[in-house]
Amino acid sequence: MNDWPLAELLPHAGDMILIDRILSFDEEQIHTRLTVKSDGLFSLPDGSLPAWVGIELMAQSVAAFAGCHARLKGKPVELTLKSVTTFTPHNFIIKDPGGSLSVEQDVSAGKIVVLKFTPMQPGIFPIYCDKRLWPLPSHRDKGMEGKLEVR
Ligand SMILES: [Cu+2]
Repeated sequence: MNDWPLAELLPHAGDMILIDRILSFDEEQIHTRLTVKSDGLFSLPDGSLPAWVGIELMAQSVAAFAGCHARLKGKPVELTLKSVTTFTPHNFIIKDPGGSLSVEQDVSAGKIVVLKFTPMQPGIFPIYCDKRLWPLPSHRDKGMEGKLEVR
């Protein structure tokens, strides 16, 4: 469950927001909740909800699913990089071949650097250090590599 206001996730406002809450969501599904009330906008005199409103509930859930994923994109990331070497310089590189993310930060020996960036696309991006002491292999070639997963 999250506390994101539905009005920020849906292209609806006020009473036209029919779902009450997002219980959960992930890459493939969303689980929403509605408590049927007798005084609801589309409630029948007996307090029930007509079946056709179910289509709108599904549509609003789909819109909320898109809204949740849109909200996750563009969230800033802050990393603190700490070099524990006394001589060897390193760097921190993230490059998306598609161009959505490009980060390159030098981290001098013994220094701490706070790095901020905002991934805009989901994906798995390689993280590495490309420093080298010629003619030795690069740090990446020696295993200084990882992955950043943006969901
Ligand atoms: Cu390095």
